[in-house]
Amino acid sequence: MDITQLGDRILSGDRRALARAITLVESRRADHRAEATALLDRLARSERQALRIGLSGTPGVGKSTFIESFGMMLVGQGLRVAVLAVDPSSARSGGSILGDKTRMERLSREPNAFIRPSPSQSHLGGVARRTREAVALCEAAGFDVVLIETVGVGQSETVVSELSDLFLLLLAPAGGDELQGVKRGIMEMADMILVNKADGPLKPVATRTCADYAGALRLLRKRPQDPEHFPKALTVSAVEEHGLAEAWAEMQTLTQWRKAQGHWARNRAAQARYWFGQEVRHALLAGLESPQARTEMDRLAKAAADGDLTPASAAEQMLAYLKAN
Ligand SMILES: Nc1nc2c(ncn2[C@@H]2O[C@H](COP(=O)(O)OP(=O)(O)OP(=O)(O)O)[C@@H](O)[C@H]2O)c(=O)[nH]1
Ligand SMILES: [Mg+2]
Repeated sequence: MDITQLGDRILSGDRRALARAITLVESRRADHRAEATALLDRLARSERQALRIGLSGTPGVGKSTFIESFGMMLVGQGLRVAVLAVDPSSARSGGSILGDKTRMERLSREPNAFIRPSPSQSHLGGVARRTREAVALCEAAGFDVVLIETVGVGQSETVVSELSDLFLLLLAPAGGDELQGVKRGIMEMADMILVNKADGPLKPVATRTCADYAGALRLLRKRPQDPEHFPKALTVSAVEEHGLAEAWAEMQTLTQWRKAQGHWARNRAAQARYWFGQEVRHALLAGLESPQARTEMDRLAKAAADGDLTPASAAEQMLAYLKAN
């Protein structure tokens, strides 16, 4: 199938075409990359916008369960929902994919939902760049909400917040010590904190934890992209499906305010700038990975080690080589 046809099918909302296009953007083959770029250029003209929601949290906090319940609620409201995952740990080979499929069993059967497990690539930056493109494809396919799940391991939060309009932090009920376990930088990134598992015997602890986080959020520096009383901390139960409608209402309030104030558009522009920089950096580094470049690196490294060249002039020669090739 050619790119024009594939693009048209995506625009018509065809999920199989969408899945195929995501496979294309994830491919490492140079010819696939060229096709993917052409496809994305074409689809960028559609100007459809979804609400992109990034969701992060430690393993087992209930991200997948939340996405299933929350996604089902949205689908029930007539919205089309896509789910993508960024898995920063390539070591967890496929385990989480299987987990997600079983944990999102209901959602995966919905005709108005699309679930794509994380691509199996090693480098987080690489995975995230392609996830960003997968988000754009879902958007062109007319999905109203795109949920992006990532395991919180420090840098993955930054990456996911760069691809979302709203960044949610899912936390577990816990004692006061745990609160300090969440890094300040991550708290500052969050647009909303959801304390999950607010059910059964954990409910009182969840309520207390939520109040602690709400207090911690109030102590943070006020951000221009937040209206009065935001960011908020709320309790939810993904299993019992409590608090989901309230959380959704808050997300909508925040989104509408940001759109009206111009923050939404400014954020997307800043993200485009960020990903442009990432693409350039990545391409430059990729230039070092070719067999010829490696040989040249080895040769010049040896020259530096042997004292035949200073490290600086060896580096200059390497850069000259890269420019010429
Ligand atoms: N009591 C209770 N348990 C929950 C809730 N949400 C999730 N769980 C349980 O927590 C466990 C982990 O849930 P997942 O949804 O797989 O968590 P996750 O954050 O996606 O985990 P990873 O993808 O491995 O990082 C499962 O046994 C769920 O049943 C909840 O609201 N209440
Ligand atoms: Mg999960």
